[in-house]
Amino acid sequence: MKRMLSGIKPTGQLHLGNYIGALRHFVEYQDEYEMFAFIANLHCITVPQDPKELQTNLRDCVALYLACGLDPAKANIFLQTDVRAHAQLGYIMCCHTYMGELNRMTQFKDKMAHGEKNLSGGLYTYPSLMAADILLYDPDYVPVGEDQKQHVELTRDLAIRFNNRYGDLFKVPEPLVAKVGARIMSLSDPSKKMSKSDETNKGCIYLLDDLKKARKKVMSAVTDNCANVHFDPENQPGISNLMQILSSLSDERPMGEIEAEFAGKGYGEFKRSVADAVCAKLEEIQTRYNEVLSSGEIDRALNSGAERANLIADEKLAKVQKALGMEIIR
Ligand code: ATP
Ligand code: LTN
Repeated sequence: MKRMLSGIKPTGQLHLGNYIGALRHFVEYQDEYEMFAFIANLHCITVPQDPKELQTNLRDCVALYLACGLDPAKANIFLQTDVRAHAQLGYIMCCHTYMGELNRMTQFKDKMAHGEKNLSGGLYTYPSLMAADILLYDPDYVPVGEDQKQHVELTRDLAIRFNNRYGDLFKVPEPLVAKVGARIMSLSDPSKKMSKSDETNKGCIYLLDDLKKARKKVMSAVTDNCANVHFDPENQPGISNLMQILSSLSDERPMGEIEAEFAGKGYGEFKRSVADAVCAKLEEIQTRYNEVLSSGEIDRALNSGAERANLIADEKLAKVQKALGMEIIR
């Protein structure tokens, strides 16, 4: 069975962009692949966190994995720090990543360009840790949103570098970026991606948002003056974003079909349909989330996920350390 691995960094609450760009694909693929879905809590602390809030977000993230349909009987769900090999291989990866490569990573560059102060060394080297997260498990594919593709490409370069230098150690993984929904944009500013760090809180729909609030965010989404439901991300970014949301939540309905349904109708009617689809999905997720929280499923899933992950990761780490000559053979 081919393998797939991905992680989410719950530095805040999970949102619709995370669901559409990543989480729904984990669920979709869990029958076909051996899936590893982890909570990237080492990545979380690359930016300052309130410990209490972080703890809540971590638990919520696992609950949402389950609520969105990940099944621990099929997928290995685990917490990154429950598998210590991540930090260990992360350090080894870091020692093999050139500063020039890290300087080119757009996520870090964007933060620098915004003039953010006191950025941490961990944030700078985080792509090396991400490479370790992936390479420990030899996955065939890594399903991610558009913003993470560059990091998976660096991971491929590192895998090839290790294989050339030390012999065949790692499978070279492929990023899997969906055609629709890989970059859901903010509802209040469709030139930016929907993000947990949305200051206005109007552009981001959280999976645990109250349904009325979520509906209001969709209804007040920024659009344009064209009065035409037409897929054209360049000239009609707001409408095209809403179309991507609707399509993703309705079995990837073709854009042409959505355009035909709303031809000659106003944006109000179109937005109502998008809001209906969003609220129906949120309601389904939230109902299951409430069940999961009180069921003990979270701890059981994390324990069995970590057990399987440790087995594979320890073996890989030992192989790498040996290939690098770091072990004293006893
Ligand atoms: P954020 O900017 O919200 O902090 P992130 O990309 O930095 O998000 P994660 O929450 O770890 O960090 O992202 C988890 C997954 O969700 C990744 O695969 C990422 O590519 C995807 N993702 C995040 N935001 C979006 C979005 N707006 N549209 C589509 N996919 C997204
Ligand atoms: N960097 C990712 C989260 C992440 C990840 C990974 C995704 C950490 N390790 C390994 C896929 C595979 C993010 O910030 N979204």
